[in-house]
Amino acid sequence: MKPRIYESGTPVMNENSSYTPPKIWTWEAKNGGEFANINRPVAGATHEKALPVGEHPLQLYSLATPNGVKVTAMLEELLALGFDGAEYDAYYIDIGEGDQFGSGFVDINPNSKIPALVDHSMPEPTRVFESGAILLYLAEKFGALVPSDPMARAECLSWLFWQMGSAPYLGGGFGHFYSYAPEKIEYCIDRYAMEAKRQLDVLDRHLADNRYMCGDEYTIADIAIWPWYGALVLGRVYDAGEFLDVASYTNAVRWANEIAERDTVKRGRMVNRGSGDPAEQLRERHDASDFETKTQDKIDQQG
Ligand SMILES: N[C@@H](CCC(=O)N[C@@H](CS)C(=O)NCC(=O)O)C(=O)O
Repeated sequence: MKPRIYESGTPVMNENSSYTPPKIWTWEAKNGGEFANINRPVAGATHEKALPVGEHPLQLYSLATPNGVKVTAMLEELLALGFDGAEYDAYYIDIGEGDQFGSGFVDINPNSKIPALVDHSMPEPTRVFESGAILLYLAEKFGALVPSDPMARAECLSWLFWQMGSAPYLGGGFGHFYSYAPEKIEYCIDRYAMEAKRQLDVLDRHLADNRYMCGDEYTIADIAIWPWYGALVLGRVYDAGEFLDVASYTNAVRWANEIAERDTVKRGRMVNRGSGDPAEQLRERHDASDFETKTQDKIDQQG
């Protein structure tokens, strides 16, 4: 298919295109494709549902997608550093079932996406949504995992926000059209494979001279970037390792492997996980001991 050409904002169709956009877009609920059941063109709650609240200061409502793992890896890291105030309850939000559209969830994230956190240790329960905001909020609250020196901090925040701006091209762009779209469209896959590879090259060049994203210190920049780009270069997402030749980004692979070995990351990946090896799934986390006693294999054994 030849690319569509735009003139003054008006789509001009080429002769091979099978779709002519109407004057006004309307929503057809059955537009097919993965996630069609949860995609809507409007915001707000679809049903009344209060969120559970546990006993710890921090209440997390999430799922072990890359955006979810950022926060659980952060909380496990803070706990490992000895910050008891980072104790948390993690509740499972099934986005495939529309839990993100329950009234309680929408109250804490009007954008209806995981992860969302409520801090009950503040004078009023304080909501935080957007994974980058949650990482920065926690880093500032505990004075950890973000450099205090203004120059180092600038570098760290630059990479944190680089991730927040870049990942939608990887997930919503490349991942969507390569893995999830109901048809393989060469134009879209080319466009986003090019961008995904460019982003990997950005990382790879930077990591040639840096052990972590901000030098020798493991920070929220690594915690944000690893679940997306670390997982990508380790061939864990979209089954795209060969297609994108991820092994050629050797500095990024070295960095990703080193972080994958952290116990805090291994634990963070388990929390709110609902698929894969049952021994690696801790759907809800309320206590550090849950990693030993409440994984899905053990729950299944108990019948
Ligand atoms: N920019 C947001 C993105 C969050 C996001 O896209 N979450 C996805 C799962 S990874 C979600 O909840 N999707 C449900 C939906 O779109 O309805 C963040 O980083 O927190």
